Amino acid sequence: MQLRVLSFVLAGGKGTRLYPLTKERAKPAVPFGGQYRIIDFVLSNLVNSGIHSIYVLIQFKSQSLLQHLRDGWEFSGILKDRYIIPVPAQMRSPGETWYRGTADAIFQNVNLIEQSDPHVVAVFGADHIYRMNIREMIEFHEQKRAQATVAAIPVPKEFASEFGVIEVAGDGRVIAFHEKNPDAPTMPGNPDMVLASMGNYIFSTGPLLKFLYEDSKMEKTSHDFGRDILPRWVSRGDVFAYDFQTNRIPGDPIGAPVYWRDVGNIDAYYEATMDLRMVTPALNLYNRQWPLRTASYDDPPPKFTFDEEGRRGSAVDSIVSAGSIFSGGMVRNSIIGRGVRIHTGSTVEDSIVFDNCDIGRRCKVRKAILDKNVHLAEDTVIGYDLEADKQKYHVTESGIVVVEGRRSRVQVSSIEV
Ligand code: ADQ
Repeated sequence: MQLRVLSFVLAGGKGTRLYPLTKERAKPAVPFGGQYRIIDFVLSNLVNSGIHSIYVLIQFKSQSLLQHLRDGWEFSGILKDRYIIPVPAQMRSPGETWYRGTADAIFQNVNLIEQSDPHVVAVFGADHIYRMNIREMIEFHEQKRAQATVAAIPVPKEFASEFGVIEVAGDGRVIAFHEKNPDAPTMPGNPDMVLASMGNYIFSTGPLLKFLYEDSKMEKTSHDFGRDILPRWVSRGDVFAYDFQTNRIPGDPIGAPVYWRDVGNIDAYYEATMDLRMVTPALNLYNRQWPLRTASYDDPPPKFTFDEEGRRGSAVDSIVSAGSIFSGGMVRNSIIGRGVRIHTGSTVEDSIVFDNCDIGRRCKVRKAILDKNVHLAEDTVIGYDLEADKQKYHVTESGIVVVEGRRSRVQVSSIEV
């Protein structure tokens, strides 16, 4: 059966807990894994699943996100069903506000659903690091004849207050939805875990429109899928939970475990990034049948050279992106972005270095995140004396030092006068 699918990617989150990485950019635009941005994961999942009709709903600090979408993702041309279009808030709600909750973000664009008349609408967050074959979730939705399907994964019960927690019957039908409730019930037979919503939904169009219009007229609502719409829908319609652990990516080894991380704060972001360094990474970026797509630039390959005293520039247990040059500097256990310079006598360990950073001679950097365009003067030391670091940088409780970036220089046209 041919199913028409329209998708919305919710890319408007502020990502407050990722500060200062979200000081100048929305969370979906935060770099990840050297050359990617967080939003690349959901967009790759959609495109690799054959879903090419995508509206990206943007809101706060969207410039960096827009630029990334333009550089890597905007496709247009003769095929009318292939588009990735950023959509700012339409101010269609009464009171002409920005998007209030996630449901309001869709409601303000309800015309896009009505004019394309899809069978199902996929609403996906843009905040997570994961690979998912969305086609399988849609197949599940159809098999169950569901009106709404919520992707779900077990998480330790301490995190119940950060997620929507789902209670299901044996056949996967959702019987209750508890949004961010620390006392939400644990999974049957597993008192340590709750079944969390991943914030990814498949909706049948008719019932979705009915619930959206109804919600738009209500007074006591925060216009949010997790808080308002799903709890109501569960008691009046057919809502199912899709078990993400059954999801299979074409080309992955049989039995490969699924991977999903909510990089809600700097520590979680750091750990998910570091997962990439492992010999057999839990997050497999090397499956050619499921490429992680991103913007491509004309950077030359990375280069490693000896310095004048014969010390070699090197990197081990690390990922190094294009355009970087290591001249006599040593990098270990780190993820290096594009166009980074590591000068002679420097060491960088257990760190994440964003694009265009320049690490001067004899610097020592440990367990740090250097945001874009950071230039470290010669002999700078970071990550060895956290009390000293706290005077200048942002330091997390677990001791990760985050150095704020500098704005990129923007080229403007020059004219002869
Ligand atoms: P939260 O993580 O709190 O809970 P929320 O802040 O609602 O998620 O953001 C969901 C997605 O929408 C994110 O991708 C965010 O960037 C985006 N977003 C938020 N507000 C937006 C707006 N007004 N306009 C456009 N985009 C917006 C949700 C669910 C939980 C679930 C978790 C999983 O409510 O039930 O468990 O996601 O992380």
